[in-house]
Amino acid sequence: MYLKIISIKNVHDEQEGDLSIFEGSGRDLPFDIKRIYYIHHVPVGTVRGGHAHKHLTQLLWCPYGSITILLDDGSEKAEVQLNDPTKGLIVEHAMWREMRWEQEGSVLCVAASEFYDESDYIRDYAAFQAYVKQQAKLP
Ligand code: T46
Repeated sequence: MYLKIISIKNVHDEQEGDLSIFEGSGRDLPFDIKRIYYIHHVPVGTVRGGHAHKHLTQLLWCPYGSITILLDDGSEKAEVQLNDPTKGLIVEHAMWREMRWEQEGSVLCVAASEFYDESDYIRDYAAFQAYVKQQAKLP
């Protein structure tokens, strides 16, 4: 599976530390950001997610800690470790995802291409597989 991992620009200062930044509107991300959310205070070992999106594209990054992202496009599976504040993972639509918390205090940040819409979620794995098959048949 082709993984879209980006390097987030980082300004390092020996005395004052680091400042990391990315910009939307086609500069650093291939989409305009309509929503930002972050997931925190998650007990180690917890697996969240377990769904796909019909249209949403997102950038996931972990400013602190370590989180494993498990991706499944319906035919292939892959795992990505987010444990570097300057590394981001773009997760496209039609991708089943799970997120496993590996380290206490880990924070998952997400920049999303769309506003929140529960009807964009596919929360059942069999329905996801049927959706991927149906999309593959479309011209
Ligand atoms: C995703 C992964 C990486 C809202 O009300 N507004 C929002 O913008 C979001 C994202 C969630 N919610 C509500 C919906 C649920 O009642 O928050 C609750 C928890 O959401 P969910 O169980 O979908 O959370 P995760 O951690 O399983 O998944 C989230 C995103 O929902 C999802 O789009 O890709 O993070």
